[in-house]
Amino acid sequence: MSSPGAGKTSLLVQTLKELADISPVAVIEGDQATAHDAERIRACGVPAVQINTGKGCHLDAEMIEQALPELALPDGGILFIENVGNLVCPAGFDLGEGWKVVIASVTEGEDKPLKYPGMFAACDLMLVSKCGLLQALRFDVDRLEANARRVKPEIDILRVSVETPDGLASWLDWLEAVHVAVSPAA
Ligand SMILES: Nc1nc2c(ncn2[C@@H]2O[C@H](COP(=O)(O)OP(=O)(O)O)[C@@H](O)[C@H]2O)c(=O)[nH]1
Ligand SMILES: [Mg+2]
Repeated sequence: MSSPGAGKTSLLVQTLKELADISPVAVIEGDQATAHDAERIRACGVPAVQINTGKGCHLDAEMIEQALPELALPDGGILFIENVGNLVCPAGFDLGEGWKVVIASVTEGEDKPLKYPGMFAACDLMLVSKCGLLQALRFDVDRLEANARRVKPEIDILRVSVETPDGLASWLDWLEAVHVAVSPAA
């Protein structure tokens, strides 16, 4: 989840390139209109279903239930759900996810966790995205992180960038840790 343009699909594309050889993966994409994001995911060779919500501003569990049979994801696979871009309503709906992740990009302002506390309180992890742009901006990442922790002291926080070769390393480690924790024993 994130505001529009924070980098959800870009992060997914890079993540799937790393994971596709390791684990079965699939994606459900939510947007008000277009299939652009599902097309970006399918271009990586990963199955994706696009849900268009029309005037709706979030996905709900019924939509996920309807999309799942189209994906045929085997046990032990990882399903990513990209919700409609906004920091309000997607936080209020249980989609049956194991973990909720919010992306806050460095172009959005340090105060977003304080302005949209419901989103940050709902999430297990905050990814600070577009960190490759930091040298061109006046943005205080420490303040963003402190604000997220004021809303949810136990939230995990990682800084990422899709521009640098190892910009996703900590996110991939986090994903592996939570996935291994729920995978059936080999
Ligand atoms: N510089 C930079 N741009 C990024 C990064 N991640 C995403 N973008 C750009 O941000 C814009 C929105 O990205 P997108 O993945 O579509 O965001 P979404 O709406 O949250 O899915 C696109 O122009 C991306 O190229 C990043 O790490 N660094
Ligand atoms: Mg997107």
